[in-house]
Amino acid sequence: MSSSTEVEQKDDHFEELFQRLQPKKPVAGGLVANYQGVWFYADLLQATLTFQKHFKAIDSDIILASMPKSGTTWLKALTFSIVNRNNHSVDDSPLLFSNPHYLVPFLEIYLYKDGNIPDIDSMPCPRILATHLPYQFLPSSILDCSNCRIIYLCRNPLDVFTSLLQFLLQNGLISSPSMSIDVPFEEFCQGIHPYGPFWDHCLGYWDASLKNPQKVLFLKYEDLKKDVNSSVKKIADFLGYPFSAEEQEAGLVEEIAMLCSFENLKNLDCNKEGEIHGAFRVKHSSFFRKAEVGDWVNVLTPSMANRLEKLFQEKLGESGLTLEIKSK
Ligand code: PAP
Repeated sequence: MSSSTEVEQKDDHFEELFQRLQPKKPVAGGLVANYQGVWFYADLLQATLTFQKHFKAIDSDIILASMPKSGTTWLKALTFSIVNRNNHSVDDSPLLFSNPHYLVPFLEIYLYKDGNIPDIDSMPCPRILATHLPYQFLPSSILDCSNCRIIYLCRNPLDVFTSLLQFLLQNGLISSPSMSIDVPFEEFCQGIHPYGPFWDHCLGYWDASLKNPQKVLFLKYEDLKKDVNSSVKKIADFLGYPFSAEEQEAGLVEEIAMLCSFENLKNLDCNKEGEIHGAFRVKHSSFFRKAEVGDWVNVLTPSMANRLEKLFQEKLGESGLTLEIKSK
């Protein structure tokens, strides 16, 4: 991650602003408040405001966006490997020694945390950066910078909720494994969870990808699971790093997909051990759990699943966005 050059103090105005938003305490994590239609923890909102004020995009920037627990870690590993394939062979990849979240840092969770104004100009280009922020929260310099690219990864909400719940439990961020999931489930359905509501998040990027497909690539976790090699080529083409015929014949697409596979990354020491300090302290291992489509069947009751599926379909309306809910 880049070194920071300045720190912006959390001022009284921010505390006042947060209190005026009348924060609620959801079961999952700390206090969240609704700011311009989106739910934030105080620290993440402060970091978001600093990021919006100070970040200057450049044409070569690559922004990876997602709702938490949509497969961000996977997208980071794949994009990093595709873009840097001339700098590191697969056998020598930094991914073998470093959790993907250090190689592709989150803007509002790590880089602009606690009022930091990072020296991102010193980062090597192309800068690959990540965010969980909704599309409308991205600074105008990203939206207006014509060649900077955004890749959004979406996952079905039943698995996102399931993955989020297990992640919070694994990291001790919710109290007891035997606790009823009714309350967090209800909050998720109401959109009260960090960066929620879920549907507004997906639809913001979905609409942007339809309006400007050169700038925003919309991917689905379930599609990556079905055919990761095609997704690797799609990402490479979109970013302007297409695989040559020689690279394809040499099997480089498959090698990158293997390097970034769940089974490979999960078993590396750098992902089995250690913690990362973002909004919370979280175990590296907690980013690699099951990686299945349809694992929600082990957590949600059939009526919860029906309700969330219906709600999601209702919210998506005529948008044309569909997501696969069960593994086929
Ligand atoms: P984040 O938003 O906190 O960064 P994120 O990486 O988006 O988390 O989501 C983690 C999910 O992606 C986990 O899903 P699960 O809980 O249903 O198992 C995790 O297992 C899955 N995941 C992580 N790495 C990979 C990978 N290489 N391939 C497929 N899925 C992965």
